[in-house]
Amino acid sequence: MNIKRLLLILLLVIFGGLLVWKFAPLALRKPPVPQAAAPGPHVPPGAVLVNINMVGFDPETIDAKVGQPLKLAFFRPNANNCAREVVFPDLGIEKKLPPGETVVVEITPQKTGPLVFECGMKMLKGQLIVR
Ligand SMILES: [Cu+2]
Repeated sequence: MNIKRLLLILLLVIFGGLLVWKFAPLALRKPPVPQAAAPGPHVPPGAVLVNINMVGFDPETIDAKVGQPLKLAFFRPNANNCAREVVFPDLGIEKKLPPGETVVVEITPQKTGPLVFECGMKMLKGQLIVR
C-alpha cells in the first residue's frame, strides 16, 4: 500500500466521520413534541380583553362611556414583561396580574376624558377614553 492511497483512505475516513457527526443528530432527532396549548384568557361576557405583551397593553386605548360600567379582562400570558400589576391611579385601583390568569377589573367612569392605567412602575401605559 503506498502512501498516497493511505492518505486517501485517511481523508475518506475523516470526511465520512464529519458527515456522520454533522448529520446523524438530525436523523436521530425526534419530531418536536407539541406543547400543551397555553391556556387562553377567560373573558366574561361583555368584558373587553386587554392582553399584556412585551411592549405593553393591547389595546392601549379603549373607549368608555360616562356612568356605564365597563369590565376589563386583563390577561398576561407570561412573565415576559414588567406588568406584575395594573394600576388605575385616579381610581385607587391596583390589581395583581399573575401570569396565565385573567384579572377582571370593573369600573364605572364618572367623568369624561382620559383615564390612565399602567403597570406598577408606570412604564407600560394604557388609557380609557371616556366620553
Ligand atoms: Cu412596569
